[in-house]
Amino acid sequence: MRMKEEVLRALGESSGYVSGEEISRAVGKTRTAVWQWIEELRADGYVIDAATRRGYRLVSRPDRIYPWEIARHLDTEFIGKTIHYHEYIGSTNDEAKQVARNGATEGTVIVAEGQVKGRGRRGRSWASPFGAGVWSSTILRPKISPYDAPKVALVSALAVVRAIREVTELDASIKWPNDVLVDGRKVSGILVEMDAELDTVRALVLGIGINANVPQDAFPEDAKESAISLSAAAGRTLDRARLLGRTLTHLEAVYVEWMEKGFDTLLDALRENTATLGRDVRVIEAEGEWGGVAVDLAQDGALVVVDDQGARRTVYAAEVTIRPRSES
Ligand code: BTX
Repeated sequence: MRMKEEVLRALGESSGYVSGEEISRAVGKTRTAVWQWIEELRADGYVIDAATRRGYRLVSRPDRIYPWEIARHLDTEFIGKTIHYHEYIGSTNDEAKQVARNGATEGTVIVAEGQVKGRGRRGRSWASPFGAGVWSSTILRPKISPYDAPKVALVSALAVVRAIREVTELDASIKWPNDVLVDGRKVSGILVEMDAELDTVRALVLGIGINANVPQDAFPEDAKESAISLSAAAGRTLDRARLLGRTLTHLEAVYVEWMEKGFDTLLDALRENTATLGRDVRVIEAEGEWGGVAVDLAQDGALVVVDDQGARRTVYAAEVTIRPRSES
């Protein structure tokens, strides 16, 4: 992997031809070895032109989220330093749980081009067509109590919002507690799962799905109205490796801020970016459904809702749908 990366870097740094000799000097291997690596890169989908006496030229990169492509956009200390890449997988969260149980270090990321059993919350499924989105899971090992684990979804949603704004300039916002919206429609979903004992978290698996370039007709029937892709909203195809690299970079920044300075320091940013606040909502809980206005985030990230009878209620875990604004 490292050699491939180095050959690619030597090629990518120049927009013109680079001689085999220059590459071989840069990577410290023979020209025959370089030629073999060029062939490997071609098999991965890189278009590399070769001309006698001039050398090689990188013409185009494939639309793949190879670890070394993500790494070009990473600015982190530990998240994404190890990335496991899969073409097809059942669910990156299931794989991450397994990898975490086998002792993977904090910050290990699993990515897949496509998931055949992508999961949402409460047994729902998540459409994850091949090559169209960012389907990833990150292993975290925070020193928190299991009670605090739901905060991870909110903190991650903030990272996704920031990455989307950076990469697309679209106005993304958090739908409490685990989705990200663009134009009022779901562009990203977050699924946090944990491996915990009563009082300690052994590992958290943070699944992030982002609809980067998913065609509208690839969404399931029940999500056709509610889902959207960044490509549809921005009017252009997105570089998925960049989107993921920037998401992981923002993720590490907010996570470190939380761990070092406390959750409180993120509250204002969370409030500013939460689309649910100030809106009429329906809260769907196991005990029943009720309506109200979402007015604030509590100190611990819970949603504060003033119900239709005027009572202030704190919501920790529920489905919360935003009611459409009235036309008047
Ligand atoms: P959720 O339960 O809030 O959302 C699931 C619901 O969203 C579905 O019932 C469907 O109506 C709708 N939906 C399905 N697919 C999509 C889609 N691609 N875009 C928008 N809406 C959709 C949200 O669950 C959490 C999803 C996490 C997904 C990531 S991907 C990487 C990781 N691996 C994995 O298996 N799950 C996570």
